[in-house]
Amino acid sequence: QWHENMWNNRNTIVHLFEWKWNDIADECERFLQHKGYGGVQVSPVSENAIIGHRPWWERYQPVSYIIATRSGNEAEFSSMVRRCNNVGVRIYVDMVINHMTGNMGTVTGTGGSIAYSDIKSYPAVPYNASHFNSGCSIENYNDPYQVRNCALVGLRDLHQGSDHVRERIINFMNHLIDLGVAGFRIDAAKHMWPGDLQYIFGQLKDLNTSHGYSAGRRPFIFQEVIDLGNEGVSFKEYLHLGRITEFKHSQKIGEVFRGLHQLTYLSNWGEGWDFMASLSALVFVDNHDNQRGHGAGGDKILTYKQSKQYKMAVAFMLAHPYGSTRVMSSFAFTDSEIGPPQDSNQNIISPGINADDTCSNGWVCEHRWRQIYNMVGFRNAVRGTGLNDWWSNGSQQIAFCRGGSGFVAFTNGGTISRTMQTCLPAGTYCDVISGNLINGRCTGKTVTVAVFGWAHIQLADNEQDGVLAIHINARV
Ligand code: ARE
Ligand code: CA
Repeated sequence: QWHENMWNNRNTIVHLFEWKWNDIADECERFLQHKGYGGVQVSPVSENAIIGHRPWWERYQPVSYIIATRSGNEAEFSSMVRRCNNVGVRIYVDMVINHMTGNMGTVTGTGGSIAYSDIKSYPAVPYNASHFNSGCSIENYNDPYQVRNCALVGLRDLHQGSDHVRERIINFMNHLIDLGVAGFRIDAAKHMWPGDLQYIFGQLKDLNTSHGYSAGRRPFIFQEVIDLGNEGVSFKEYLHLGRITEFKHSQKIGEVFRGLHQLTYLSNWGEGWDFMASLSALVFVDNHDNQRGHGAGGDKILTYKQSKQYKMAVAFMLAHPYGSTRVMSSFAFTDSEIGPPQDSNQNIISPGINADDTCSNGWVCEHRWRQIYNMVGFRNAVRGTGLNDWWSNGSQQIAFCRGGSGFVAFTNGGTISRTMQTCLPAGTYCDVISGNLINGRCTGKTVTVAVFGWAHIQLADNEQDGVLAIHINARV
């Protein structure tokens, strides 16, 4: 439950937020496999309430467990999982099992099912009022009973202690496992009792070997538990169940690269910053909530809108050994409620792909930014190594090696121009931040490493990116 079930030479989940299943399948084949991405977190697959102006958050209001959303139907989902697995890219499903819809009378779902939210009746599951907790709402996050047994922002709160509710959830998750998924994000895990989750996870099947998993593999579980350290529910209650989203990582990395802390303090990044143990953590710079002011982390979260600082933060996350990593991939927004790009029939518009690999039609596609996908490649190249040869100028400049496989330098102030230990074998390397290695030629800066790993590193204050990265798989 802690292992991502990725191919050995892969790492990093990309959250293709609100993408359609057919587009994800294409993206696995045409892009993700080639850049070394290990998997995709997809938006919730279960039928959700249709809400007037189609905000993104309607997908967090299930009406049934039928696979029918604006991302596609079950046949399309199933085909996507097969196509992605064939090219070594895993699929992780966002599971909304804490609740159903808000209270808004009769509701129509994206698959055509009808629910009666006022009387807590969801016939297409089916659930009735006896399967829900009473009508209280969460007001005090210091009270663990409220957090688990009352409604989160008015959403009809399921009683996971009920045999029927457990069975419905288990059947749904096992069906997804049959279809070939590699694991699950557990939405609002903090709002469910660890004992109930333990029961549910314990009833899940091993992964489907016909999708290339070896026998006996357990689904990867990462639980959305927001714990910044001062509430009634602690992440520690969930450690035995799988990985956990480390929101402190998101908050602190934003503060650091916005310049509120000096890079030199990153020398003990990870547990030294009071984060949970590396093997428990799922880390990210921003997520679909906190990039738009929902969820937790506050106004220091970095997003695609602060592109230089954002790329530095993502590069640092991917260069550093701490945690299991997730990259965010967004649609552009100014309004924090607005949903993905849609046509006049409210169908989601597919991302267009430009000649330079970036996206159009309102999609940001951070995962297609060279500085980001090349650091996914960096992380693959340095797998199995630790962090060594840490250097800092005592303030806003740092550099370090990953074993003898990779070297990275950052400046958040001032120019770096000095001879440094890169730990790499002698040779010429392509800086994968400023360019790509194409047919043996580097389109960006190159670094010449002399014997014993020494090289002159040049990274000017005014460069487009405040990072330089070289690794053994990008030798000119
Ligand atoms: C929407 C409307 C509400 C309305 C409700 C019911 O916005 O006004 O009352 O519908 O009709 C997302 C959106 C919500 C949206 C919901 C359902 O963010 O705005 O409500 O979908 O459509 C807490 C939870 C955490 C949760 C965050 C957002 O602990 O689990 O709030 N995150 C997940 C998802 C969200 C999703 C849901 C859960 C619900 O990632 O995308 O909500 O499925 C402190 C606490 C945190 C708390 C945080 C914010 O930091 O420590 O625990 O997070 O404050 O309250
Ligand atoms: Ca609950």
